[in-house]
Amino acid sequence: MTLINAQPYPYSLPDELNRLALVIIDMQRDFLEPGGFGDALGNDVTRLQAIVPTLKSLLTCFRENRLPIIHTLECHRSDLSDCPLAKRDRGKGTLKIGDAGPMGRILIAGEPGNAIIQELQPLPDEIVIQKPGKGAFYATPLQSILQERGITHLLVTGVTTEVCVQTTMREANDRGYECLMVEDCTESYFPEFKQATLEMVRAQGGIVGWTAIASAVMTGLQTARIAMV
Ligand code: C5J
Repeated sequence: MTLINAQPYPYSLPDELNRLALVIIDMQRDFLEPGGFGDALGNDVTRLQAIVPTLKSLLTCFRENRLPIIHTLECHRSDLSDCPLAKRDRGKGTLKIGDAGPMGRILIAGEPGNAIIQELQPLPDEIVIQKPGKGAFYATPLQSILQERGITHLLVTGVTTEVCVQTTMREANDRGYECLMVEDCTESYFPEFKQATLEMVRAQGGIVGWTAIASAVMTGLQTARIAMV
């Protein structure tokens, strides 16, 4: 069994490595670029861009090892039939979900702003989940996809740490997945919220799961690969 150096204690990789998936939450232009939803809510979106090189390295490592990769996008249908009024009205930003902005309609599937950023564009064989909620399991086929593929372990990354990333990790934890949040592959508009989330996840003996840095994850994957040869 290969262990990743993690908190609050080492994380065991599954014996069959393809039971481990990389989940990349909402690395979409709406949250990372000026003119999107994050910007409309008054956030400094440049903060989120710092994780892109490290996340790209982890993504490349998964691609080289032919391991499962899942991207998510927070988005709604163009008629907003999957967007509760309570969600649309929240935030009091300059633009609401569905309004026309500089990158097209805010958080609407298929609009330019809803695309995953250029550096992390999914390859054709990678799974892309469109999700109307903060959590990636709510109103999506994610659980059945994981079950079909026998995936039991998730590395959770993306933005924002305390909203969609944490919600997804909690949903996954309740469904029995062994989850690790990759510390330097997730970011928040609020550094103190990111720190608090990491601490909440790994508190009480890992009540929601584990956290580790990307280099520790990649070292663990390399060790597991060597052990299998
Ligand atoms: C937010 C997200 N923050 N992806 N979405 O509204 O975290």
